[in-house]
Amino acid sequence: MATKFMLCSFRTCPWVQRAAIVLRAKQIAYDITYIDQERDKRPDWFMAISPHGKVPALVIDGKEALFESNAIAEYLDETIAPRLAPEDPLARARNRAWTDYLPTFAIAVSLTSYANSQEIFDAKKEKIPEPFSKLDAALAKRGNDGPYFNGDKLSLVDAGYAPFLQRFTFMNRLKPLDIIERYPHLAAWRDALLADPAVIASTVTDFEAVWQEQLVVRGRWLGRAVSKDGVGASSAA
Ligand SMILES: N[C@@H](CCC(=O)N[C@@H](CS)C(=O)NCC(=O)O)C(=O)O
Repeated sequence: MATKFMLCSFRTCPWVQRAAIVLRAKQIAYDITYIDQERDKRPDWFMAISPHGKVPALVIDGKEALFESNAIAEYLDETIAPRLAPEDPLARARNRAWTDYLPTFAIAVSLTSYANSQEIFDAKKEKIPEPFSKLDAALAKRGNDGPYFNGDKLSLVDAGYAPFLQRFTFMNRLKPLDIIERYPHLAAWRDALLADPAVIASTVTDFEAVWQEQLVVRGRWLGRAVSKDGVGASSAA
């Protein structure tokens, strides 16, 4: 019988999305359970399997559970074909070095979108070029023509970075940042990732609108640019 997977999630979590991309890329069926985002409303069964109280957690056949998106991604990759990580240990170690860098890249994008004032937004967006330039340089010298990190096949590196490049793109649509245009390799990679079927299938439908709604609900400065008529931008001011 096929293994049953259940992914614990919040509706817009990029780290859950990383695990969902791996599941989708491998065409693994899974259930998803949405956990209340308010800390004191997270259920006891969830806190028992996720020691930091964070999503994603992955429940396997109702018996075992994993937490941390990279651990989940690697476990799925080691147990279910097709392999997304390279077979060659050197290439795999190089991929791993870039998945290890993901939290630094992610925080630059996330803290900008979380800003509660224009001053904070402007200060945080200054932190984006450094990780973007590092990824752009890595892509420039990766020794293949893409469109994915390792060439023609989606990898664990792609699954990790796609959610954050997607959020950057949503942010850029609300408030053009004039950053990704400076990094053509990164821009091309972003375009390929956002067009990938596993990435598209890894979120709730109308995801951009849901993401925008979260900005408004949480009182983020960028939320002021959300058009009341649906996905789009009015000007954030
Ligand atoms: N390093 C973790 C990060 C997961 C994470 O930060 N998840 C957020 C939601 S996107 C969370 O659960 N936050 C709840 C909290 O910090 O209380 C991973 O890769 O799984």
